[in-house]
Amino acid sequence: MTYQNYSLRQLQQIDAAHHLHPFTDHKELREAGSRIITRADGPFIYDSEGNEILDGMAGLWCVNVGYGRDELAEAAYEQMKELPYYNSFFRCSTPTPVLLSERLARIAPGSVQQVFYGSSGSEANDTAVRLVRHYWALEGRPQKNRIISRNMAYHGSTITGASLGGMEGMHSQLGGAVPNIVHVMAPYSYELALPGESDHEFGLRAARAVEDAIVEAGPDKVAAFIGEPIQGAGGVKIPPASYWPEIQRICRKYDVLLMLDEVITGYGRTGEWFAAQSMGIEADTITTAKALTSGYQPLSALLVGDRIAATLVDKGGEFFHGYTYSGHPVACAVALANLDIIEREGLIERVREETGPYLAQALHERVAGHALVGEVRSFGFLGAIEIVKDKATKERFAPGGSAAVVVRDHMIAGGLMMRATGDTMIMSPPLIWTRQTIDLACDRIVKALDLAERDLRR
Ligand code: PXG
Repeated sequence: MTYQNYSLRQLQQIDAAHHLHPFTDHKELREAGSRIITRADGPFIYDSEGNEILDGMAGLWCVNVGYGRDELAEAAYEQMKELPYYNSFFRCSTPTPVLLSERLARIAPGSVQQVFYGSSGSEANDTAVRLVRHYWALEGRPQKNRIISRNMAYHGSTITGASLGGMEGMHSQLGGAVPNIVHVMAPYSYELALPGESDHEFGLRAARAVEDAIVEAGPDKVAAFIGEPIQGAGGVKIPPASYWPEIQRICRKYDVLLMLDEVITGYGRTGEWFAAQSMGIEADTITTAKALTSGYQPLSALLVGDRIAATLVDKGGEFFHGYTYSGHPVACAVALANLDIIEREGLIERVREETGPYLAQALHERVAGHALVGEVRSFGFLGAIEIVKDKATKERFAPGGSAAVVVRDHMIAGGLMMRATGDTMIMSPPLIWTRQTIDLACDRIVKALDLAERDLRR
């Protein structure tokens, strides 16, 4: 059975009849029909109508090596023939997660040397919360179980992920969040910096919000702070350079564990293997997924620091936690091949030294001056464009979030996939983009902004 036997219309009808989508208003989807992507190659995706779209989102922040990599398909095929599945429970193991763990320990920053596998970032964060709380219980301090997170954080969509996250909409549908998680301000200077406050000062103030939350609860009640080094789904919010070192200092001062969620930032996106390295900090846990396989297979790896691992091993007994697909042999084989590509092609160095700076320059020189643009910002291969009605006052179009949707629709129609989140356009391209690809993307961004401006100011 191949989908080619179906027309686009038929596929859309069947989709509407039977397929419930993530983060989707289904009534709207059913009226408009879904956009069906049928194939992809290099930096481009193609829809069922044959449109070629430059993928400025790397799928969903994951396809770091780009599409059409035969090597990854072959790694999966070979592994499936040899051993498609076996579990890692009951003192069993299979070769590929073993080798991947060693590889990850080698590239991970600091004393992060152990790996726990899942299939998604949400699962990995669930594991992280369980592990961190279990750690303090094993240390004889079970009351030290509060976790501090941030507004606008995205940590996944399971009940734990949504509870950790700072998305109000998600909380409103939870029917009760996981207890003992609190949220503080995000380091989002564009909207939250005070008049006259420097970036440096703002970063310190945003970090102090974490300290205040620790002091308010009492350090003996706080297990950990969790944060994305750069908030992704929340709008590519890049903290000032002063923020993360100060967070690290505060966590050490109060003996609070530092959990980094690098599901988006891991595996090269910031110009280092991990954003922890870009920010100059060390963490007790690092959540990773997505680009670990460049999205070719579902796989997450929670990287666990020696401090937690030592207690778990020495005092823990059995840790009652794990997933059928923890350490899936095929997914791990694909991850190993994916890391080979990233390393062999020097994609991380390229983003750090050449294409990341070029993207920043192109956004500043070609996009920042547009009348609809309040600010552009980027870090490595993460970028954002703030959409405003008035550059000087930062006034937004009403209702909130509507203008970015207009911009986004023009971008997609013009052959560039970017995401709109609130009033912010965000991008996360595959690391294979060249200067020419960045030029092409900027052509399409500017064109979409022009068309959107015409619509919005009508
Ligand atoms: N942490 C972070 C930082 C993420 O970005 C997750 C955890 C959860 O991963 P899974 O694999 O369970 O989805 C994510 C996922 C968006 C969008 O709209 C972002 C994500 C997922 C879906 C949509 O930008 N990030």
